[in-house]
Amino acid sequence: MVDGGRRTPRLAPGATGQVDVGVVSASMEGWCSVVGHRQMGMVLQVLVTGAATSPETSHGTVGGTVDGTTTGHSAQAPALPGHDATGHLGNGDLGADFTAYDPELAPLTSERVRRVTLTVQEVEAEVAPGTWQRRWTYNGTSPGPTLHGRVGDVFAVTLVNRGTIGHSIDFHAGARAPDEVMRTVPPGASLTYRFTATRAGIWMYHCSTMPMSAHIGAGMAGAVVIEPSDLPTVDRSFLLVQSELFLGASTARGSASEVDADKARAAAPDGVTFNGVAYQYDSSPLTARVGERVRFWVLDAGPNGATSFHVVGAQFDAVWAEGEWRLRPGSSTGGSQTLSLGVAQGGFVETRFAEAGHYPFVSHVLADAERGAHGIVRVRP
Ligand SMILES: [Cu+2]
Repeated sequence: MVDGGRRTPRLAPGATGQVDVGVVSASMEGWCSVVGHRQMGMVLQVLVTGAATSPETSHGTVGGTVDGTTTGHSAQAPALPGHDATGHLGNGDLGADFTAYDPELAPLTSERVRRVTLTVQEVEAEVAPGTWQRRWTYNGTSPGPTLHGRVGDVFAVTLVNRGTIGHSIDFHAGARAPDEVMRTVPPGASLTYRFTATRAGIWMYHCSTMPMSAHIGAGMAGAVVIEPSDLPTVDRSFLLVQSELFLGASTARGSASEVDADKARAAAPDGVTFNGVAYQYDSSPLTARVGERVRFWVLDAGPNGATSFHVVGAQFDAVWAEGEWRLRPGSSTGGSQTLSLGVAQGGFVETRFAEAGHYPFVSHVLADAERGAHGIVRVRP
């Protein structure tokens, strides 16, 4: 694409295209319009000597598309895309047809070779109340499906790319040379990625095609839970993947934009979510009963921000993170108040709720809680 909007179609590997820019009378810029590629440097500049317009000026014009919302504005600043007039992420309630991402970790099954197909699909999804984005997903959801096994299990994963650009996958749960299994596959192609889970953890998987901040920010991440051999049974197991949202210019249903790669690269999220949707468990709470032992598996998928997982009104008496127990159940009178995780780290915490009530769970990085990393556990007698 070049200044003024003239462009080639998207090109397959090895293909060529032409853009007729006419007579060039002022400096201009051209760039790859695939999401994130301009940010990675696929830019060319045509500098015209003696021209009235400097490259900076023309670049400013091209970059000024956020100005499109100012029509009819009053003294008040225009609302950010996807935010209400007060600057709060979301507009109203989640849609009547919205279904929350299932927060329960499905029980372990018995097979030792786990065959999984992950199909890359681009789908429009509600990512905050009334706020939509065109997401890049594995199997249509973000986060992608949770893979669940034990040490020694073999995972045979087929990745099929039904998207419109190249994608890939990287499993932290396996140890493999990245060259072949983590390669980017073009639209229509597939690869098989086998790994053996040799160590317990809640491991991240994600697209590793550049720019990774945009691909992960667009939704291409998920969890692999490999249970430690000494994992006690509990009454309830939940799984929460924290991730960030980078909204484009349109958040309207039916015409939602893709990830904003500039915001992803600047680590400037519009929202932070548990399981892909800001505030979804405020309206669809997790549920438990007084006295039950409840485990929360948490993975921080980022792409950029750490988490400090906390349940308001509860104390954790068991903590396991990054492969080891920090606090074993029943082993001491010490307690834990948050599970701190850097990006791509995971673990779990356990508690018993003392009383019936509504217990908020948050990232205690409170700016993130206030932009969506917030939900409720409803505890019944
Ligand atoms: Cu990707």
